[in-house]
Amino acid sequence: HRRNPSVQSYELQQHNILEKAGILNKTKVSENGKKLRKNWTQSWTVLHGGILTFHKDPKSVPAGSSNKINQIAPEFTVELRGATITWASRDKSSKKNVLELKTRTGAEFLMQYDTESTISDWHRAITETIQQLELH
Ligand code: I3S
Repeated sequence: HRRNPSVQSYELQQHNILEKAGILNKTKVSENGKKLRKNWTQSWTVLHGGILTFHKDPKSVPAGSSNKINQIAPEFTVELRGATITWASRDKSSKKNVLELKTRTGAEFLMQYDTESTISDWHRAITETIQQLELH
């Protein structure tokens, strides 16, 4: 039997619009100027139309949940217009390869992945998207 390999990640570029998705570790760290307790979880992360969406880890959804759609429900949606993305300084996390995303409205997220090329691709894609949004 041959099974379709599951999609690990993808990246597309059409008319300067970047679309990308893949698995990342993420946590929200602040909201409305208030520091939050970290809660690192894995997310299927989608960049599309200038919006970054972190989906819930299907493993965190109770088994037997009747609606399959719920299993990939968005957890956080981040408008990238006016956002900034930088490599997180050492004091932000003990993990390696951590990106810090700050939204225009002041929410802060950390995004992390052990494979450097994976996280570097996200850094580039998000940086390019933010720059594109500044032009329009
Ligand atoms: O920046 P912090 O508060 O040291 O972050 C760590 C904690 O959130 C820890 O959980 P507790 O809230 O139970 O202490 C997490 O397990 C760690 O992963 C957090 O730090 P890193 O360095 O992994 O981002």
